[in-house]
Amino acid sequence: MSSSVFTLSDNNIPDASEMRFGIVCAEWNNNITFKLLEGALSTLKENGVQEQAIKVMHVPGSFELIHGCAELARHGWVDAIIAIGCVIKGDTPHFDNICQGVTQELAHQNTNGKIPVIYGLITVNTLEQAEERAGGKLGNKGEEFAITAIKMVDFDWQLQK
Ligand code: RBF
Repeated sequence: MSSSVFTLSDNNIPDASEMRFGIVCAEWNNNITFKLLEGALSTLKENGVQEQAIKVMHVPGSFELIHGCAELARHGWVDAIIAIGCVIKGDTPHFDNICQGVTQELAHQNTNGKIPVIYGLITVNTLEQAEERAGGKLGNKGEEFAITAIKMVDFDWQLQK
């Protein structure tokens, strides 16, 4: 079990003032996903990202993150995309199907696409576990997704130099 709020190093965050981000956020479990979105947005802005350099798009459920991210990447305007969703285990195999499908496809987009797609899918057994990660005792994972996105854009830009 995670014991710290931040599992990422939050120092040495690159300057993000010239970066552009897309966020695709699922509406299912939006009591969780909208908090993750808020965490990601405030962290991007705290690190210098301009309000007009962030494009937020909503999709119905986590499964639609696949199409949403692919199309946003194709659009060509953003340097990285953060995919935000929350899948809570139920009594049917849907949980495994959605988690597997989204994970595989976002991984595929990371290897085949031109820009990083940050995996912001929270997969949990209970609503309580989701709440702990969306501003609760384990922090807000949206902040980590944002820092990861900034670091990955910087990674790409360093290679272009
Ligand atoms: N979407 C989520 O983002 N999180 C969920 O926990 C979730 N659970 C679902 C459970 C069932 C039984 C079904 C049918 C859909 C669920 N979805 C969930 C929605 C899914 O991601 C997608 O929007 C729909 O399957 C339509 O493609």
